[in-house]
Amino acid sequence: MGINKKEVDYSLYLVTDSTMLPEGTTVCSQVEEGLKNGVTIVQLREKDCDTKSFVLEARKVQRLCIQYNVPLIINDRIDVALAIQADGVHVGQSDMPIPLVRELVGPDMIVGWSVGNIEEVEQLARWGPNMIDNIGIGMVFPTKTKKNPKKQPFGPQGVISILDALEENNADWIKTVAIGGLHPDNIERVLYQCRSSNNRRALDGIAVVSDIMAAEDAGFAATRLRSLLDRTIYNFSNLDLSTPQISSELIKVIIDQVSKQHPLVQHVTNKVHQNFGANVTLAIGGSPIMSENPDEVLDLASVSNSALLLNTGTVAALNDLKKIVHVYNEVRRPIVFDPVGYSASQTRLDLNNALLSYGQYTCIKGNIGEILALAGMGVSKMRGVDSGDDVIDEAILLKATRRVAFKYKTIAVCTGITDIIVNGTMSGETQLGRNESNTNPELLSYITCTSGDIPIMGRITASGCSLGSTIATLLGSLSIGENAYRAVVAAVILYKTAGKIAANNCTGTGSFNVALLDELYQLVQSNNPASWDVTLNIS
Ligand code: TPS
Repeated sequence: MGINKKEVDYSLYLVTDSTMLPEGTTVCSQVEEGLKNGVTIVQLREKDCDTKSFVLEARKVQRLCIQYNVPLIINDRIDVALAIQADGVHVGQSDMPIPLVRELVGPDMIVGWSVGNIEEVEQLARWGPNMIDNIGIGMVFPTKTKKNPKKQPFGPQGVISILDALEENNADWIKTVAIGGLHPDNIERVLYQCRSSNNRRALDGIAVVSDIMAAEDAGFAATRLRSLLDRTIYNFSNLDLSTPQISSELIKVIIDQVSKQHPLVQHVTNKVHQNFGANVTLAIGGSPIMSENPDEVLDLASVSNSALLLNTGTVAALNDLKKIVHVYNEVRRPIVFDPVGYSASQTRLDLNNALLSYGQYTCIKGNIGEILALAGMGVSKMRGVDSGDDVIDEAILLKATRRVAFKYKTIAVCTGITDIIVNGTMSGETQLGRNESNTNPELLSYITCTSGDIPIMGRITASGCSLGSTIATLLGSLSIGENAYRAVVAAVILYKTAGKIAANNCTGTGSFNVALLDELYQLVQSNNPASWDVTLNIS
């Protein structure tokens, strides 16, 4: 045992399993391929193995780990760990109680624990720094590796709640890895999203079983994971995600771009919105397509100026929606997510949460009720899918919008008399470990946009949803490297201005509908944002 446990690199934690090895490989050959290609810590985990074989296998793996100067952890079998003098042990919730484990292994061995809820974090904090060194947080996603999982997958948001509990309980000595269903298509997102709400703690690494152990080419699998871990930016929409200056000249450039690019805006949206959303998109120069068919999504998303509006107002089949989201994330084009009636029913809540845990969204737009609920600050059950007319203090709304923006690492838009926009993407940056000096998300800069109350907006259907169409159209017009935040702000201002003028020019809700389309069309045609009558407050 030559490892200093305070200096262990947890970034790529390989957990073994001999039941999934491809033909022609062994635990040792897969581990060695991993070690050669970036694995930084190994856990030997054999659930059905007699003691003698376990010890023999452990000795073989240990030789490899020593050769690569990487710690070896033994799962569950404290006796085996002690017998071969491994660097540490890992125990689950139904294995030997932790105080006994520590008593047996002494102060210098690494002790890891599987953790899946806040009570377990509170417990490890009560034990203090001399008990547990690291935790495996999971399961993040469904996995076939654990035969009878006692825990439900809880997605990146579940991981965040564990990281928050570590911060709240001052357990700053604990190192963390996420585990469960982690593969190259979701690891970047997990690393990016999973930071404590105070932004001080990111994951220290990821743990995988099948991605390496079941790989035909374990060396390639490890290299691929390593390269994802070494990236410091998650370019999920290939756009610039910073928060730059806003000016009417720059908004003019974005609007011009829509007319030039005619972005293809795929709408997965509710039935009520389909017609009006298509008309709004056309009025401002976009090219709408209303499709929920996952079979054609790759063709649609792959055109150069594509964007997706995902509006969950009509509850559709989750698997189809997941596939659509996955494709847009894979081709790195923007998605605007509108979680209509986020928590109006259990079904909606489950569907929206499943989608939020499954994808990475460039913009999340909601009304006051939706944003408060997404921030965990709302009433537990919303009344319906309308925007509601409760008057809520702007400071609370700003707090909620900032929370949503940071929680989902997105550009959050909270609509109301005053629209609030906060960019929580942190410019796509990912990091590992704990850092006290990170930006405080409660101080994220914001823009508010108002033009006075337009009550008639709430008297026609699909007006809120069509702001989603407008944002998606402007985002869709962007090419690689162009700024997303500016496009979202431009869309909000454009839509608000059109609403205000249309409200002044109409005689009732019927003509308002028409006037809104006319004004959107006119404003884009004349493209003179300097003359738009909205008040922006930039902080
Ligand atoms: C560090 N555990 C939770 S999910 C899972 C396992 C083995 C299977 C993941 O497989 N944390 C650590 N070590 C452990 N053994 C556990 C948790 C327990 P796959 O990556 O194939 O989805």
